[in-house]
Amino acid sequence: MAPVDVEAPPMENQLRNLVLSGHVGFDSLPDQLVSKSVQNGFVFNIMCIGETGLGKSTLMDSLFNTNFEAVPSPHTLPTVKLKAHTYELQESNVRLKLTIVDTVGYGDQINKEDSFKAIVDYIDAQFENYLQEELKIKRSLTTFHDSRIHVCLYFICPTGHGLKSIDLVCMKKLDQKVNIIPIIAKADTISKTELQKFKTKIVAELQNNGVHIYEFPVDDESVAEVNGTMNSHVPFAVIGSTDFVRVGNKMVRARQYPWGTVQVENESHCDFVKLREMLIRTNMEDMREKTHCRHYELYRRKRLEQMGFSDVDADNKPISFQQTFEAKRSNHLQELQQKEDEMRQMFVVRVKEKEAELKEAEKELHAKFDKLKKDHTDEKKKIEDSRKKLEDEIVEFNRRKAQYQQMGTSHHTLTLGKSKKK
Ligand SMILES: Nc1nc2c(ncn2[C@@H]2O[C@H](COP(=O)(O)OP(=O)(O)O)[C@@H](O)[C@H]2O)c(=O)[nH]1
Ligand SMILES: [Mg+2]
Repeated sequence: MAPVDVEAPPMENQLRNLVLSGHVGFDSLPDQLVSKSVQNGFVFNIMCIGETGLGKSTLMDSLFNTNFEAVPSPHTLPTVKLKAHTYELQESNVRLKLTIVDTVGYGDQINKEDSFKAIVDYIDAQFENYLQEELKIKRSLTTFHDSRIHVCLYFICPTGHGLKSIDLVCMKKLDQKVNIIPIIAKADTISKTELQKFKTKIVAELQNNGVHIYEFPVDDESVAEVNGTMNSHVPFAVIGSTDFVRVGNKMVRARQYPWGTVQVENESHCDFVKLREMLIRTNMEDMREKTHCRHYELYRRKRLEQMGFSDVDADNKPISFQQTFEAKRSNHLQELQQKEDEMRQMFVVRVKEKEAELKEAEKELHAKFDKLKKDHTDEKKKIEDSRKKLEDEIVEFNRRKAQYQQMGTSHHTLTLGKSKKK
């Protein structure tokens, strides 16, 4: 390795522009990138938030021109549940792994205070999964199924009055975590003049409450103009349908009413085409990028800080990941050592206590034994005494018995002698 010149001027002063004298080939780099991306395929994850029956499933079918699911969700769930379904789609040679996350039961409970919680938890859990994969020694990020939510379509109920508090609270909780695109659902139920007022009101309410919604980027020249115009049409008023009607010689998605037909893809009927254009055709990559570089980055930073990692130390000096890790490790080891010492001391104290207890018990036992022994000796002595007394009495009795017997014999002889005399 060449020695580093400490006195060298800053990098930008060393840069020189050179003109190549022939074709080298690195102008194919963008093509290489495209070919690689096409080969790997793309991942896009959409979350639909909105009350049951607002037409979320129908709109997804209309957006991707397919039929995702047939079972409508019930209104009776006790809590909000998130259901994710992943589909492999292909258009020409581009493969898209699309995940649609539905918020089943959203807004169906009497107490709607915690409706957003399940959603926030779900979004965080996807970030956490990605972070854990990133932190692994053996990472496999290319095959890892990235389930981070790239866009959240927030379905606004077409009341014509403005946002409900559940809408504001939920969007506020999510605006630092995900790209939010608010849309007015079932826009065929609102008249043309009402719709404009409704849109203005929603935008004002979002602004007044400091809710940051996703803005289509205007820094890329090729899409700046269209994105700029589209930003002024948000929230898009959309219509979805699974039915088709014949218009001219074409079958188009539409909803038929007794008084007429509303066509989903007719720009004078609703903003569906604008939404599809912005969401799928123009800004899908930007949303993927913002998710990774802004929302995930924020999550990652917060989590690493929570774990005690930082780029600077207490004196605001740069500190490396390894230094922090080693400091944490030695801290941890110290804590462990301290805990071990404490436990050892406690053990010694407990052993001593137990020993004293045992000694006390032994003493008591000894005392009891001595007393028993003494009692036993006393008893034995008593019995011995009474035995002796009894023996003496037996001897006395035998002596007397012998005496009486003797006396008896001599008396008998005497009586015999007397009768002989008669
Ligand atoms: N008027 C009107 N009805 C719609 C629209 N989109 C869906 N619906 C109807 O609303 C009902 C509920 O739709 P669904 O997609 O199951 O709602 P989800 O519970 O939000 O998924 C169905 O009867 C749909 O036909 C729409 O744009 N306008
Ligand atoms: Mg549904």
